Amino acid sequence: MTYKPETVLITGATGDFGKAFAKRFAEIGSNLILHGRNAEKLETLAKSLNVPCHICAFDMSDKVAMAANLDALPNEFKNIDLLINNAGLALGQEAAFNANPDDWDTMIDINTKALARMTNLILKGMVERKKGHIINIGSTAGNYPYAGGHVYCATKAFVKQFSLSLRADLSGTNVRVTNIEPGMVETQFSLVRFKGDQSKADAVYQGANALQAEDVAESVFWAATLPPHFNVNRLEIMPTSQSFAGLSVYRKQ
Ligand code: 8X3
Repeated sequence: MTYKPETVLITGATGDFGKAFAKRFAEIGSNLILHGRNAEKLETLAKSLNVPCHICAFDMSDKVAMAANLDALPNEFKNIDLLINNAGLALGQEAAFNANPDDWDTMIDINTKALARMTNLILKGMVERKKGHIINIGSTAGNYPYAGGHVYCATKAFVKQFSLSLRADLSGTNVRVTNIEPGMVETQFSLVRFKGDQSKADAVYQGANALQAEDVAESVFWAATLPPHFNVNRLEIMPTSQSFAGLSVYRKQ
């Protein structure tokens, strides 16, 4: 480790990824701003970490609450030098023509619009201080389409291209941007996607020896603690068991 982020803001901190990130950065004594929707869960997480924590409970799609919470940060948490844009979700895996358009709206709102707005609000201070790092949690879904992925895949492609474009704007500012692109990770992700259907969620990970949230945390931690002259643009990670199936061809019966 050659760089220690002093103040880390983690969105979606009470999810499996978020908790693993919080734990990893607490191990090196970073101050943590923990975002989530549920204040009680945030309090429990904060109490389990041996570092100064500030909690922010708001819905990512509520832009007024987002701005108000960031405005109200205590002085000792204001100079954020690492933002981990982790809040995000997949909803449903039906074919596009059977999908629920409200699920599409939610994925677009949280995975893209809220992520972009949060980035915008934090970036100015980083540029002024000439110090900072935005780490976006993308996905292999942003690189490879799959059946039923439609809007989820598209939101993660947005996150990838947004990350790369930010790099262009941030030229000369010393601010880093990284898109971490995990494949299959065994978390609550599938339970959320399948709206509480545990057997469908379990089937996703069955026998796959999937990555764990701690593996993703290690990748985020690596990118975030590299010396300031070293920017990881994109980092795609998968379980060894996951690979590529090629293009499909529909043939006339
Ligand atoms: C999660 C990876 O393949 O389930 O972002 O879409 S995948």
